[in-house]
Amino acid sequence: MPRTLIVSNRLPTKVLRNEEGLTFQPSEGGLATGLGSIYRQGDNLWIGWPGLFVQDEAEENHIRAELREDNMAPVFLTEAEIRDFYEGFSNSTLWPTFHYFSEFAVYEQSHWEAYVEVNKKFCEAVLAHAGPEDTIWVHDYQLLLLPELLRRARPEASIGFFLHIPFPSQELIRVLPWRTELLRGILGADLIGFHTFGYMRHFLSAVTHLLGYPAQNGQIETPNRSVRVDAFPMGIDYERYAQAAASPEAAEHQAAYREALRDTRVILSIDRLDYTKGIAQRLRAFEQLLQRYPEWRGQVSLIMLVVPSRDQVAQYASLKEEIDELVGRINAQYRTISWNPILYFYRSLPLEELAALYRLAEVALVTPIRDGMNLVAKEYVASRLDQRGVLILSERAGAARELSDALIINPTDVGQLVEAMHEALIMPEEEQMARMSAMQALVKRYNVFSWTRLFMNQLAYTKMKQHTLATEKLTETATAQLVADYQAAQQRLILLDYDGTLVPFHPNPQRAEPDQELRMLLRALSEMPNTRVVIISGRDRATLEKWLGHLPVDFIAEHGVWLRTAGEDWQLFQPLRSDWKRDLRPVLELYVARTAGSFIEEKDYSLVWHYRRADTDLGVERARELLTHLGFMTANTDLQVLEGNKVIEIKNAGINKGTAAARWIEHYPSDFMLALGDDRTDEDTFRALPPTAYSVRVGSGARSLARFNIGTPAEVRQLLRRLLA
Ligand code: GDG
Repeated sequence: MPRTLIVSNRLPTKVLRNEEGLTFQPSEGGLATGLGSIYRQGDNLWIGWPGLFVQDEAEENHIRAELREDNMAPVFLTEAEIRDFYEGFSNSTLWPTFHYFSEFAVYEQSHWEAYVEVNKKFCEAVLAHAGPEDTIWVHDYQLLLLPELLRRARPEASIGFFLHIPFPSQELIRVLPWRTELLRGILGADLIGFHTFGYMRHFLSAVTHLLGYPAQNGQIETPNRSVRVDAFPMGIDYERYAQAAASPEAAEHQAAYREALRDTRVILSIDRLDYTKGIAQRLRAFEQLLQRYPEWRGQVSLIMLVVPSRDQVAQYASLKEEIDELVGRINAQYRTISWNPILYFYRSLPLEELAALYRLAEVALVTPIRDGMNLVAKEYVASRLDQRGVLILSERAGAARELSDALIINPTDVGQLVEAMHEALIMPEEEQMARMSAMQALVKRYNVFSWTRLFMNQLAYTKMKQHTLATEKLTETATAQLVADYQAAQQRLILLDYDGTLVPFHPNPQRAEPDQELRMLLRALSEMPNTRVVIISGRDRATLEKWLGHLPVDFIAEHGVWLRTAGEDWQLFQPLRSDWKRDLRPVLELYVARTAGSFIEEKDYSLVWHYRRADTDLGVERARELLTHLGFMTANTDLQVLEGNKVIEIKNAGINKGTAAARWIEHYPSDFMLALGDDRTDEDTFRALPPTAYSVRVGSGARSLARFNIGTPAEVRQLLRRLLA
């Protein structure tokens, strides 16, 4: 039975060594809870580092055996590996870069080498357990190379990848010396998940700009596979937090805190120690609140919990000093005998105490400079049993995309933060409840279990889709069968696309005229007995006629608008209008003016914008813009906008190569059918064919409805020559 393997840097259990021996401490983290529903089932497994440097083989075996009981398998890392791979490349290169703190990023070749080695080590550990058809879900920035390493070893496996931190603009990725290796590493997955649509967009743009792979609607076409990219905002275990808040223990703690604080109102802040969390800015804002609104002095305290983290990395140590200093200074300045402005804790607390703090706080201040998602914001929402309380949330936390009922602020705008705190403290209860209940409904619904389910379902669907759209290479055996079927047939129909299929692309489309060899080949083919050859192209009829009109072949021109059987006149597929061109031509002209090298092609019933000769990046960018622009302009009309190979075409809806091809299929019943084409418009032809027909997609794009795949126009000609023999 296929299994599911979860892989992350850390296991959901931490192994500790003390005088009595080893202890196994389960982690409370949200990820562990969410994925518990997967890895604990049946033979499934979670693979990762158990958080301890082992001393000898006996200890390794002991740990391995204990963890096996709980469906976990350890990857043992050495101190040097943790230093260079984890504290080094992961936390001193990737973490700052991905959070837009490039100035903190270290570029150290030896760290990179350790990163590669450890990713390989994880790969071996996974391969020791993974069968060829297993599903493997890899997590986070420490393992960016793992999907590709796994793919090489297990080409058929379903591999998912989820990034828990932001994916930054490609400008930042560009700076990394190892950028292409990292992107290729991630692309080994079938499905790549991010918290937000914004991160996903950044990733797609990095891939198209730095690797040159085309991407559309969240689908990337690599030279040999297609990869799906999507946004899956991670949630929390809502009930767990709601229940913790409702527990007698939490109520007791809260009562004790309340007694100590008397009637001081509480603003709460909880983070791991990290420069991305905006802790210092938050302290300065609180100080300004006390300056600008003296009425809050003695009335409001900031409870600030900072969980120790990564203190081996230099920036974290200096951030700790900065926070200590700020807290000291503000407290010294404003403290009274009976009131402390800031209650600062540098440690981690058990869940019940955390829940008590969430219950206690009237305001939660979640103001990271950058944060992939931020679960604290959601946990606060889940803990507000009476639906009172105000969440102040940074616009640069992934959570802000969902929690739009929070007071959304720019974390570097201290003035705005001060106003938000003041507004939160005076917000009427009805408004608090309206906002909080809306957020609760959302956090409850999109919890960590639905997150897991959505990701796994999408992964399964992606894999299924890949199978249905996978084209088989037209091998020698398949070619021999095709030729044999052709020869045995009574009646044959051959549908041939022109550009990219019979001839390679030319930077100037008017220069792609047929050569002598092609003309002879088409003549010979169309003169074979009982054989109908149809040129099925997006080109205008005048060009086709000029280039190939003397041959006894049929034509479908302008993607199905004009039809001609050999020796007869051109006919319209159906009566059409072209007055819309008057409105849309100026739009295309605008894009020509803004995109050097692009130009317009006008056909009887369509307009085409070509950008093959424009700068690649600019062309892709403008094409996207133009698509949106045209989307608006053609909404509720009977026009359609098509994307081809470096072209955007506007034409009448309901007519395509497929609808036209269907006429030939109907009028000329054949027991051998062959269609060849290279782009999306040819997919309509493939769709129109019966399953027994031979459909062949030309080019390296892996996704097609065609049964077979062939490399280049030269190979197409070779195939056609075989039919003549
Ligand atoms: C990364 C991304 C993304 C904190 N103090 C205590 C404690 N916590 C718990 C919180 C929360 C978790 O730690 C922190 O999660 P965040 O999401 O806020 O941040 P990161 O650790 O940086 O996580 C982040 C996340 O991955 C998930 O994808 O949201 O953006 O950076 O659950 O409750 N828990 C206990 N005591 C504490 O003192 N028990």
